Amino acid sequence: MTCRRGALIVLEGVDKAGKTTQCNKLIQALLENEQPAEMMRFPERTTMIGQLINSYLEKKSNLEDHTVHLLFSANRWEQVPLMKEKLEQGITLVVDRYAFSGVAFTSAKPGFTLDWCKNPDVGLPKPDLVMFLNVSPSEAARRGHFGTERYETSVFQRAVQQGFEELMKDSSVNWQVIGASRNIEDVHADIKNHTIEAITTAMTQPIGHLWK
Ligand code: Z5A
Repeated sequence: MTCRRGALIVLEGVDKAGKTTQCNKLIQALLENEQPAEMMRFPERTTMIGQLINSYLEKKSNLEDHTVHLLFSANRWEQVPLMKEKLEQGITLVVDRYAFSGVAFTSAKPGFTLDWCKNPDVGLPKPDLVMFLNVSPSEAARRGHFGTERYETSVFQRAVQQGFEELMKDSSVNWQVIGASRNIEDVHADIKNHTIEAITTAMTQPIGHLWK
């Protein structure tokens, strides 16, 4: 490594929590502070695997539940060489959903344990910070109706929330819960402060391995 590495920052949360809005604002703020930063999102729908996932989410095709879980994981692993390269170049990555969404969504389906769901993602680059955007169901409802993609129902989203709550009990991951029912600027200010702290800490540490 020739320079201090960038930090891996992840934003998680249920539908309409404001993840994409906040990822964009965070990138803009970091760049204005002359901090190299780039955004990534999962699923990354542009790859061959991502196209299979996209077709499944848009209900244009059906995939067996274990199979689609493994595809979501493979879609992360295929980005790992690029992620490591960027981090080692000193670029901070701001990531819209990661392995935690993978586990929370699949474990909301009948017959799936948290442990089984975590396994394929064990060893991924470990985020230096995971911010869970916590929004009340009433506030999420005010932000608009559910879309037409798979999983966009309130019953399923409640089960997903429970999955996230289980994952947040794991103290090996640096979780921060962000009150995301507030206005966009207040949420952003919190996210920015936590991120600056994480960037400073990550600089002198090697990239970790998730759930290892
Ligand atoms: N999935 C999976 O099953 N397994 C996996 O491994 C992974 C994902 C990685 C696609 O994800 C689906 O894949 C997702 C999980 C599953 N299924 N669901 N549900 P996606 O990331 O592509 O989903 P999305 O539909 O693009 O994102 P989202 O969750 O619906 O939205 P968001 O990014 O959290 O919110 P937003 O787009 O920033 O904001 C939503 C609206 O609220 C928008 O009009 C904003 O202007 C408004 N907003 C945002 N913040 C505020 C505040 N603070 N106040 C008022 N209004 C606000």
